[in-house]
Amino acid sequence: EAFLQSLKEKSAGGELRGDYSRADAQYVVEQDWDSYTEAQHALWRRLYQRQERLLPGRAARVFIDSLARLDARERIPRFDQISEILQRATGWRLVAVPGLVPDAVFFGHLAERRFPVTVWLRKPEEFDYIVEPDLFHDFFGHVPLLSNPTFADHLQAYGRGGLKAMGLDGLPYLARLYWYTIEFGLIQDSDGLRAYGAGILSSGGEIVHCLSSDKPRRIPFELERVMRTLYRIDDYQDTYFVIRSFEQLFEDTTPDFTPIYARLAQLPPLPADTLLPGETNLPAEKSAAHQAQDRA
Ligand code: HBI
Ligand code: FE
Repeated sequence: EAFLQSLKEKSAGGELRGDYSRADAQYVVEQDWDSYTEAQHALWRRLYQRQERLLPGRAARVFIDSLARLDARERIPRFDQISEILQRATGWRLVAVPGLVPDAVFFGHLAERRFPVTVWLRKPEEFDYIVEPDLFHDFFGHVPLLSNPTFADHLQAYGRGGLKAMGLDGLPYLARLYWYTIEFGLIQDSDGLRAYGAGILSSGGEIVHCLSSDKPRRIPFELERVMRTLYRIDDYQDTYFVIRSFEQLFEDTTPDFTPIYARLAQLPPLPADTLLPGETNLPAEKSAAHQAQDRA
């Protein structure tokens, strides 16, 4: 309650982007779709269509197919309409939030198949980079995969795990798991190396960098290794973790994390650019089409 009050004061003082004055205990607000201006719809279209052009051959196919079904290309989507589509596919709904909400609230929403989507859109000058998640990051990056049953099951399990982690001092480990999968995860499937993380898929630069640059490490996903690894929030990732399928992600994160937290608490965290002896560093994906497009 005190946290909400402090946020309301900060938002009243203009320190925060979101209007927390109207948020309820779950930090849910109205989307107020009519308040978006034509300029904002035009910015949305520019962001969407720039990103859409970069997806073929880089984003996981299931992401591309799911995004198309949401029909959100021409105007900022209405959350209640999108919720109807998701509800039928996987039982997920969107909730409008003023911005980042406390971990406990965030996990609480995921645990009940509600995905928090920020209501405000970045400014034109923030076209290429924005520090905190905005409507475009949350919607374009996170929402499409909510219609994939296995991914949807994983995200709900993640939310439930988060609520349990609160009492076990497990939050830092879960935040790293979230960061290296939901936000910046790669998948190696029959199509090749592809991106499925929202932070990558909503970024103009990182979607190219994460697959074709020789700088970052690309390490096969292993739960405890991911939970040990620090991450950076202000630059491209030094390391990406690669799953073989969403089924693997779901299965690998099903065990009870309690003993894992106990083990990890005894180990030092690993710097983001670590490659341990014997670890596989998967090769970059330098398909000709990409190189041609990158040069274009
Ligand atoms: N709040 N609205 C919002 N969106 C997020 O992605 C989010 C959050 N609060 C906390 C959070 N993510 C991270 O700490 C997760 O690791 C829990
Ligand atoms: Fe995100």
